[in-house]
Amino acid sequence: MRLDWQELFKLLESNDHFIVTCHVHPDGDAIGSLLAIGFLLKKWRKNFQLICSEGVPTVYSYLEGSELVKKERDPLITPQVLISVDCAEKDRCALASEIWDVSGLIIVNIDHHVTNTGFGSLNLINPQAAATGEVIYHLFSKAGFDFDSSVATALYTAVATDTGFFRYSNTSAFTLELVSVLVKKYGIEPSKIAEQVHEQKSYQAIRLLGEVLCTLQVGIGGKVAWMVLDQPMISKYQVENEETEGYVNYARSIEGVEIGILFKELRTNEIKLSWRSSISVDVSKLAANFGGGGHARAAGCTINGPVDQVVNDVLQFVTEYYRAR
Ligand SMILES: [Mn+2]
Repeated sequence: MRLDWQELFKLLESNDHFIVTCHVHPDGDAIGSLLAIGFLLKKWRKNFQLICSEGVPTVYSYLEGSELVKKERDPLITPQVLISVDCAEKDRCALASEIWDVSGLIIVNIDHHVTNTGFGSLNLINPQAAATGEVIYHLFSKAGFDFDSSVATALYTAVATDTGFFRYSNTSAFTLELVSVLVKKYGIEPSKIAEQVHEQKSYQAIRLLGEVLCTLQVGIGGKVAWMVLDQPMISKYQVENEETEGYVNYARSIEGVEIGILFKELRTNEIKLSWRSSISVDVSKLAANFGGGGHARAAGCTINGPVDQVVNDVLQFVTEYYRAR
């Protein structure tokens, strides 16, 4: 896919006030990409604000510049350009919706979700990229923009987290070449970043995992495994949202299982589903049936209703899906 980088650089030349945002419930790719674009704008000596309504999850606070990310934009500054990273649709951008009312706002949409709606005035979307960080790395290379180790750390984090540290099927030769450059040229230490992301869990998060694993069930001919994380468990352990992100992988990692689902009760009658799959199933399509989306191997959606009913309805739907295949 040809990406019109020239257009982006023209926008950088002709505007001064930028606002950058990512998707809600930010992950490593969202935050890493947000910070990388921040560095680009800093290099170009632009005025910019990095906005993520939920702030930076503690697990990514090791990234340099994460303290620059604000939860709300400064209403006194009128941005000319909004750059959205890693966000498939307008409604999932992590900033107050009044932004869309800013007149004349130019929207740059940088992403890799195959489901991206193309909501930008300029869309730089590469669904073949493993992460938005990979799209941005490509942008920097094209521009001959030589960055430093803090940007390299942000990009490495983006790519590593979206590929499950190079275990998922989106890991390509290009992904590995890219991280090889980050290691060779910028001195990134993969073991250090893996430790930051995976080995700083709280005692409470591991205890909670124990309870969630007790809810694990396998059905539909051993092809689907699911777990439930309900409100009583969440309030008992007081674990940060991001710390439960990886739980669903336990369901997916069982031999013979093609789909792993975690049902998480955000509040009464509001259930968030995390879907993970092996190469044979595209879960973004299943999640889309419930108004969600994502990638073929990792997707999400939110369904309203009591948790037991939602579990039943979803399993019913997945049973039908297998029957129709
Ligand atoms: Mn991503």
